[in-house]
Amino acid sequence: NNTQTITSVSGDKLNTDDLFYKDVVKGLTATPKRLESKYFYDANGDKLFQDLMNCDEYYPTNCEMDIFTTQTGALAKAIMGDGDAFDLIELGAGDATKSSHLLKHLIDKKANFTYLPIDISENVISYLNITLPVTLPGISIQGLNGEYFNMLKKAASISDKRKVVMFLGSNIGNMPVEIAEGFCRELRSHLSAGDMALIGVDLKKNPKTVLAAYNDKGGITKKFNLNLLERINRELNADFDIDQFDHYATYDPESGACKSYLISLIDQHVKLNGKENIHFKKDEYIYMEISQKYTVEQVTQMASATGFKHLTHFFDSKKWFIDAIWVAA
Ligand code: AVJ
Repeated sequence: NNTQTITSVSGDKLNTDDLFYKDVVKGLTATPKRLESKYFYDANGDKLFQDLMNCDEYYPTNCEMDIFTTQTGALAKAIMGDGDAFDLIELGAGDATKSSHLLKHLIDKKANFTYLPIDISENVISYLNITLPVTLPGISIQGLNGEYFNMLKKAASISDKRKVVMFLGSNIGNMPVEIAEGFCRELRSHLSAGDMALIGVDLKKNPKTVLAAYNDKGGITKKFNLNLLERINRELNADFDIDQFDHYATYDPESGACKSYLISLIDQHVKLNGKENIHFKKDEYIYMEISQKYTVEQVTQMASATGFKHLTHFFDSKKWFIDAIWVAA
């Protein structure tokens, strides 16, 4: 065990046993280099993602918002079942803007439920725990800060009520298809028959529309990607020169994979923790993120392949996005 503690730029102690540190070193010493997009969301990343959601080209949030604001009653009815008490769990809750519409409707209908938002961002959870009781009086909320499945286990240990797990915003798209299938199978393993999943999936559409959303003219997506290098500089005591990296996005309409890369503009070395010395060749890439797009048929197949039964789904008015409701078989 070669754990060491050194003082990072921010003055915090850097623990080299830290999962973030380990994942970054593993990713940057691999061939090809990669980073995990789940680490985009520090306080700055949360803010940049907000900016992204407000930019013209990024459509998925608006589409899902359309579903949650115009079909709220039908969504609520589908998840309320017989009207029994249930836990409404949200994986990667973010600011819960979309789910708030559903939550408000459920409270108005006097549904007997507890809202359990789960998020990797400590910021997000403390924000929700403080603000939702004010904006949604009468809500029963218990925010859980941590990795999805650890927190799902925790949720199951707190209560044995029927569970409805929301995974919105096409977050599932940030996994390649096979990994997403494994994820759904694991999700199913944490549920009991009759529990539900409400999953938001971005659909295949005009390739230009998809690509523009991940290659916006204002360069917010670029900043969003570069922010992870800044985070690594700050938290892991590294010296990335972010001006020497460019963003490259690509969409393959055949596979539905939209991928983001950061490209090294020069031959350069980056030091991590005063120890790891990482070499970048000119034009070498770091694979940053996948945002997988699906067909409706693929979504339904995904349900049956992973131990769920497709119940119903909701489209936005453009049919660019679906929220699918699955029942654990
Ligand atoms: C929040 C994960 C759904 O993949 O569309 C936005 C993240 N990345 N622009 C997505 C993201 C680049 C977003 N998700």
